[in-house]
Amino acid sequence: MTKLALHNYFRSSTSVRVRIALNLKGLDYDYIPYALLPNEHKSETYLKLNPQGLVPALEIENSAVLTQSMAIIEYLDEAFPDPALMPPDPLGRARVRSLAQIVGCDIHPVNNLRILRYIADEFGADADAKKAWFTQWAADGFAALEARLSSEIETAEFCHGNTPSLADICLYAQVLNNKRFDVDPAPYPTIMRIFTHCDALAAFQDARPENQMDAV
Ligand SMILES: N[C@@H](CCC(=O)N[C@@H](CS)C(=O)NCC(=O)O)C(=O)O
Repeated sequence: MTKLALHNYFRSSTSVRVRIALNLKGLDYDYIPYALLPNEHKSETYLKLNPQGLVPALEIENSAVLTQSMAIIEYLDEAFPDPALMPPDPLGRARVRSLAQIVGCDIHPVNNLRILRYIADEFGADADAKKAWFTQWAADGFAALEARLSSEIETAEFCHGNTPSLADICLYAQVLNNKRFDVDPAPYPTIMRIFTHCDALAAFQDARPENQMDAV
Protein backbone atom coordinates (compact mmCIF):
# COMPACT_ATOMS: atom_id res chain seq x y z
CA MET A 1 0.00 0.00 0.00
CA THR A 2 1.31 3.45 -0.89
CA LYS A 3 2.43 5.38 2.19
CA LEU A 4 0.78 8.78 2.47
CA ALA A 5 1.68 11.72 4.71
CA LEU A 6 -0.59 14.73 5.11
CA HIS A 7 1.12 18.00 6.03
CA ASN A 8 -1.70 20.00 7.55
CA TYR A 9 -3.20 21.96 10.43
CA PHE A 10 -6.18 20.97 12.52
CA ARG A 11 -8.17 24.18 11.97
CA SER A 12 -7.39 24.65 8.29
CA SER A 13 -10.53 24.10 6.23
CA THR A 14 -8.57 23.05 3.17
CA SER A 15 -6.90 20.42 5.39
CA VAL A 16 -10.36 19.34 6.60
CA ARG A 17 -11.31 18.76 2.95
CA VAL A 18 -8.41 16.44 2.28
CA ARG A 19 -8.86 14.58 5.57
CA ILE A 20 -12.50 13.90 4.66
CA ALA A 21 -11.50 12.53 1.26
CA LEU A 22 -8.81 10.29 2.79
CA ASN A 23 -11.33 9.05 5.37
CA LEU A 24 -14.06 8.41 2.79
CA LYS A 25 -11.55 6.35 0.80
CA GLY A 26 -10.47 4.48 3.93
CA LEU A 27 -6.83 5.49 3.41
CA ASP A 28 -4.35 5.53 6.29
CA TYR A 29 -1.94 8.44 6.42
CA ASP A 30 0.70 9.98 8.64
CA TYR A 31 -0.52 13.24 10.18
CA ILE A 32 2.17 15.92 10.12
CA PRO A 33 1.00 19.07 11.92
CA TYR A 34 2.10 22.65 11.25
CA ALA A 35 1.01 25.43 13.58
CA LEU A 36 -0.02 28.31 11.31
CA LEU A 37 -0.05 31.11 13.90
CA PRO A 38 3.72 30.88 14.59
CA ASN A 39 4.24 30.39 10.82
CA GLU A 40 5.57 26.82 10.88
CA HIS A 41 4.26 26.57 7.30
CA LYS A 42 6.80 29.20 6.26
CA SER A 43 9.81 27.18 7.48
CA GLU A 44 12.58 26.39 5.02
CA THR A 45 11.82 22.67 5.31
CA TYR A 46 8.14 23.08 4.49
CA LEU A 47 8.78 25.56 1.66
CA LYS A 48 10.90 22.86 0.02
CA LEU A 49 7.79 20.66 0.00
CA ASN A 50 5.38 23.42 -0.97
CA PRO A 51 6.96 26.67 -2.18
CA GLN A 52 3.55 28.34 -1.80
CA GLY A 53 3.82 27.94 1.99
CA LEU A 54 0.20 26.86 2.41
CA VAL A 55 -1.29 23.69 3.86
CA PRO A 56 -2.27 21.04 3.03
CA ALA A 57 0.31 19.06 1.07
CA LEU A 58 0.01 15.34 0.50
CA GLU A 59 3.27 13.44 0.28
CA ILE A 60 3.13 10.19 -1.64
CA GLU A 61 6.11 8.04 -0.69
CA ASN A 62 8.78 7.80 -3.38
CA SER A 63 6.56 9.54 -5.85
CA ALA A 64 5.29 13.10 -5.42
CA VAL A 65 4.16 15.92 -3.20
CA LEU A 66 0.73 17.21 -4.15
CA THR A 67 -0.60 20.62 -3.17
CA GLN A 68 -3.95 22.41 -3.60
CA SER A 69 -6.72 20.59 -1.78
CA MET A 70 -9.08 20.18 -4.71
CA ALA A 71 -6.31 18.83 -6.95
CA ILE A 72 -5.32 16.42 -4.16
CA ILE A 73 -8.90 15.21 -3.80
CA GLU A 74 -9.27 14.68 -7.54
CA TYR A 75 -5.97 12.75 -7.52
CA LEU A 76 -7.21 10.55 -4.66
CA ASP A 77 -10.44 9.94 -6.53
CA GLU A 78 -8.61 8.81 -9.64
CA ALA A 79 -5.96 6.75 -7.83
CA PHE A 80 -8.40 5.16 -5.37
CA PRO A 81 -11.73 5.15 -7.24
CA ASP A 82 -13.89 3.49 -4.60
CA PRO A 83 -16.08 5.16 -3.36
CA ALA A 84 -16.26 7.74 -6.13
CA LEU A 85 -16.20 11.39 -5.11
CA MET A 86 -17.05 12.63 -8.61
CA PRO A 87 -20.06 11.72 -10.78
CA PRO A 88 -19.50 9.38 -13.74
CA ASP A 89 -20.78 11.82 -16.40
CA PRO A 90 -19.04 14.98 -17.69
CA LEU A 91 -22.00 17.25 -16.93
CA GLY A 92 -22.26 15.88 -13.41
CA ARG A 93 -18.53 16.40 -12.84
CA ALA A 94 -18.78 19.96 -14.16
CA ARG A 95 -21.68 20.64 -11.79
CA VAL A 96 -19.83 19.23 -8.77
CA ARG A 97 -16.67 21.21 -9.61
CA SER A 98 -18.74 24.36 -10.10
CA LEU A 99 -20.41 23.98 -6.67
CA ALA A 100 -17.08 23.13 -5.01
CA GLN A 101 -15.39 26.13 -6.63
CA ILE A 102 -17.92 28.57 -5.16
CA VAL A 103 -16.25 27.66 -1.88
CA GLY A 104 -12.77 26.82 -3.11
CA CYS A 105 -12.25 29.74 -5.51
CA ASP A 106 -14.65 32.46 -4.42
CA ILE A 107 -15.09 32.22 -0.63
CA HIS A 108 -12.02 30.62 0.91
CA PRO A 109 -9.19 32.48 -0.89
CA VAL A 110 -10.36 35.95 0.18
CA ASN A 111 -10.97 34.82 3.77
CA ASN A 112 -7.73 32.95 4.34
CA LEU A 113 -5.42 33.66 7.28
CA ARG A 114 -2.91 35.59 5.16
CA ILE A 115 -5.65 37.88 3.80
CA LEU A 116 -7.08 38.56 7.26
CA ARG A 117 -3.57 39.24 8.52
CA TYR A 118 -2.93 41.59 5.60
CA ILE A 119 -6.05 43.69 6.09
CA ALA A 120 -5.20 43.94 9.79
CA ASP A 121 -1.52 44.82 9.28
CA GLU A 122 -1.86 47.11 6.24
CA PHE A 123 -5.31 48.64 6.73
CA GLY A 124 -5.77 48.48 10.49
CA ALA A 125 -8.73 46.07 10.43
CA ASP A 126 -9.62 45.08 14.01
CA ALA A 127 -11.44 41.88 15.06
CA ASP A 128 -14.88 43.34 14.16
CA ALA A 129 -13.69 44.52 10.77
CA LYS A 130 -12.14 41.12 10.03
CA LYS A 131 -15.39 39.43 11.02
CA ALA A 132 -17.36 41.79 8.75
CA TRP A 133 -14.98 41.04 5.87
CA PHE A 134 -15.22 37.28 6.39
CA THR A 135 -19.02 37.41 6.67
CA GLN A 136 -19.39 39.48 3.49
CA TRP A 137 -17.61 36.94 1.29
CA ALA A 138 -18.94 33.84 3.05
CA ALA A 139 -22.51 35.14 2.79
CA ASP A 140 -22.06 36.21 -0.83
CA GLY A 141 -20.87 32.74 -1.86
CA PHE A 142 -23.33 30.85 0.32
CA ALA A 143 -26.28 32.83 -1.08
CA ALA A 144 -25.35 31.60 -4.57
CA LEU A 145 -24.66 28.06 -3.34
CA GLU A 146 -28.01 27.96 -1.52
CA ALA A 147 -29.87 29.28 -4.58
CA ARG A 148 -28.36 26.57 -6.75
CA LEU A 149 -28.68 23.67 -4.34
CA SER A 150 -32.29 24.51 -3.51
CA SER A 151 -33.38 24.80 -7.15
CA GLU A 152 -31.37 22.26 -9.14
CA ILE A 153 -32.87 18.80 -9.59
CA GLU A 154 -29.54 17.00 -9.11
CA THR A 155 -29.50 18.03 -5.43
CA ALA A 156 -30.66 15.16 -3.23
CA GLU A 157 -29.41 13.95 0.17
CA PHE A 158 -26.05 15.42 -0.78
CA CYS A 159 -25.11 18.20 -3.21
CA HIS A 160 -25.22 15.84 -6.18
CA GLY A 161 -27.31 12.72 -5.65
CA ASN A 162 -27.20 10.45 -2.63
CA THR A 163 -23.47 10.00 -2.14
CA PRO A 164 -20.90 12.55 -0.92
CA SER A 165 -18.80 14.33 -3.53
CA LEU A 166 -16.11 17.00 -3.76
CA ALA A 167 -18.91 19.58 -3.46
CA ASP A 168 -20.08 18.22 -0.08
CA ILE A 169 -16.51 18.12 1.17
CA CYS A 170 -15.99 21.81 0.37
CA LEU A 171 -19.44 22.76 1.72
CA TYR A 172 -18.83 20.93 5.00
CA ALA A 173 -15.41 22.49 5.61
CA GLN A 174 -16.73 25.99 4.85
CA VAL A 175 -19.71 25.62 7.22
CA LEU A 176 -17.23 24.76 9.99
CA ASN A 177 -15.20 27.85 9.08
CA ASN A 178 -18.31 30.05 9.08
CA LYS A 179 -19.13 28.88 12.61
CA ARG A 180 -15.81 30.29 13.84
CA PHE A 181 -16.87 33.73 12.62
CA ASP A 182 -20.51 33.38 13.76
CA VAL A 183 -21.93 33.59 10.24
CA ASP A 184 -25.71 33.17 10.61
CA PRO A 185 -26.69 29.79 9.05
CA ALA A 186 -30.45 30.63 8.92
CA PRO A 187 -30.51 31.90 5.30
CA TYR A 188 -29.02 28.61 4.06
CA PRO A 189 -31.45 25.78 4.94
CA THR A 190 -30.40 23.50 2.07
CA ILE A 191 -26.70 23.93 2.81
CA MET A 192 -27.34 23.22 6.48
CA ARG A 193 -29.47 20.17 5.70
CA ILE A 194 -26.62 18.76 3.60
CA PHE A 195 -24.09 19.71 6.29
CA THR A 196 -26.11 17.77 8.89
CA HIS A 197 -26.29 14.80 6.56
CA CYS A 198 -22.50 14.84 6.09
CA ASP A 199 -21.94 15.33 9.81
CA ALA A 200 -23.67 12.01 10.50
CA LEU A 201 -20.85 10.20 8.67
CA ALA A 202 -17.71 9.15 10.56
CA ALA A 203 -15.49 10.19 7.63
CA PHE A 204 -16.61 13.80 8.09
CA GLN A 205 -16.68 13.73 11.90
CA ASP A 206 -13.18 12.27 12.09
CA ALA A 207 -11.86 15.10 9.90
CA ARG A 208 -13.20 17.87 12.16
CA PRO A 209 -10.59 20.19 13.70
CA GLU A 210 -11.37 19.20 17.29
CA ASN A 211 -10.68 15.55 16.50
CA GLN A 212 -7.07 16.10 15.37
CA MET A 213 -3.90 15.45 17.39
CA ASP A 214 -2.79 19.10 17.17
CA ALA A 215 -6.14 20.57 18.26
CA VAL A 216 -5.83 23.17 21.00
N1 LIG B 1 -6.14 26.86 -2.59
C1 LIG B 1 -5.38 26.22 -1.55
C2 LIG B 1 -5.43 27.08 -0.33
C3 LIG B 1 -4.57 26.55 0.80
C4 LIG B 1 -4.62 27.50 1.98
O1 LIG B 1 -4.82 28.70 1.79
N2 LIG B 1 -4.44 26.96 3.19
C5 LIG B 1 -4.50 27.79 4.36
C6 LIG B 1 -5.13 27.06 5.51
S1 LIG B 1 -6.84 26.72 5.20
C7 LIG B 1 -3.11 28.21 4.75
O2 LIG B 1 -2.16 27.48 4.61
N3 LIG B 1 -3.00 29.45 5.26
C8 LIG B 1 -1.78 29.95 5.74
C9 LIG B 1 -1.65 31.42 5.55
O3 LIG B 1 -2.60 32.05 5.07
O4 LIG B 1 -0.58 31.92 5.87
C10 LIG B 1 -5.94 24.82 -1.29
O5 LIG B 1 -7.11 24.58 -1.59
O6 LIG B 1 -5.19 23.94 -0.82
